[in-house]
Amino acid sequence: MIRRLTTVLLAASTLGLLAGCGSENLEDIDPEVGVTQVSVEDYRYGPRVIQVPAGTEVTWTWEGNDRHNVVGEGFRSDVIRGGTFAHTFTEPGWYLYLCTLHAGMTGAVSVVE
Ligand SMILES: [Cu+2]
Repeated sequence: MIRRLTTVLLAASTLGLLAGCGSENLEDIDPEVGVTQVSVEDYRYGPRVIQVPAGTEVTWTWEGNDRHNVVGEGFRSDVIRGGTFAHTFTEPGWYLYLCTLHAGMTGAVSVVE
């Protein structure tokens, strides 16, 4: 219970910082439409911003040498060095996410009807 609460608070605070960063708004970046595969590289996600229909499963594939994770509202991967992580987005909206190990390593999924 405590661990879960801590996780939620951490995600909320990191995403709050992300949303509050005035110099960089991921929602202003043109998304790659229909892309469901995102690479996790050293130290970026590619493509960084994608747009998918509701109900789509998005898969992140680790391709770098360092350890990374994918943490957003309602989804959180382990910190890993290789492998994949998948999440199905059922509700329309913007889902910002980040790697908790590396500042500035951020991405977003725009889910549309
Ligand atoms: Cu990272």
